Amino acid sequence: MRKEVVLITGANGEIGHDLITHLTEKENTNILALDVMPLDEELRPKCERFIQGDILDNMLLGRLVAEYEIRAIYHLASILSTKAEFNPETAHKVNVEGTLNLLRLAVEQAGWQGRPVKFLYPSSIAAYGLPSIEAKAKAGKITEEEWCRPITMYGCNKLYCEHLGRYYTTNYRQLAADQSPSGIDFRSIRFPGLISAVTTPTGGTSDYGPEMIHHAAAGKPYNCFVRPDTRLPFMAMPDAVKALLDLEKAPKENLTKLVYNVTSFNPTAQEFYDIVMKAFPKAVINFVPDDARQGIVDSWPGDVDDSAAARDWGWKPDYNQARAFEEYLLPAVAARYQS
Ligand code: AKB
Repeated sequence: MRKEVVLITGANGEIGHDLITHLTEKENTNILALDVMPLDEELRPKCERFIQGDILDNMLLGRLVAEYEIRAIYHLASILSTKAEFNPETAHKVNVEGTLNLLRLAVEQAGWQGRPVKFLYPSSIAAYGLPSIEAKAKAGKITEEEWCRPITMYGCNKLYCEHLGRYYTTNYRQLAADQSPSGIDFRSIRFPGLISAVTTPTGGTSDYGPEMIHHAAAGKPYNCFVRPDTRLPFMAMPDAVKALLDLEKAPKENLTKLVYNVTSFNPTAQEFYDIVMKAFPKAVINFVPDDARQGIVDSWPGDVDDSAAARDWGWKPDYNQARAFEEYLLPAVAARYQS
């Protein structure tokens, strides 16, 4: 008998850390973890198995199909927006071809198991693209269907992979004689900027938020690469994990969309700065906008409408802005750098 597991790609990344901890400690799940980087020592005992490998390695993925019964996939691996701009073609390979490989694996698994395999796909506000800061200010909370004109390779990849999820759900091999469904139960969330107290992000463009806090707590000076008036939606990591788990558990018949917005609070960079300076009065933070990265953030919405998630699967963040900073981020980040 093959062992039943949940596969997590990009396991060593920001979401992976909290997701693995939650799934093992609260839900006793067997986790098959995959990442190109070594897994943090403290996560290793929590996983059934860790494989250091690449989602572009089809031989490796084929071996996983043979060895495990994968009931769900959290496909977290991707190259984020800033890093992707330095090598867009490589980003496309990892973000799109990697996702396609995982979708293929899910189809095979569903075929073997004779039941759907859940495919949880974290998309991003980078899937949106507003043409100007005036349009951004006017747009307010935008719905999943509006302004889907990304200006980054990462955003294009995320939007396209959402479409792939739709294709595998509704039109997979539509000309085949047997017309059998793919067996993939695809569910996706467009995340805002995420802030973790445990890890620091690498290669994103919403990173100025978490970087400000982590640098201040570590006593390191920080140059914030966006203007003080820049506004983006953000979310504390525990809420991001909660959103993934809640969407995974939602009854299929309640879901009217394949892709859902979620959000929690949306401070300007100045508001971020004020909160961080109040908590760490000796911090040295300067605003030194980088025009190119500013341009990316200006194309992302200042707020998103997450009412469909609230309606269909009861989405509600546990952490508003005050609680996120006072009860989660500031104490945990301060403790992290004291030790
Ligand atoms: C990034 O900045 O690339 C990510 C994202 C918004 O998806 N944090």
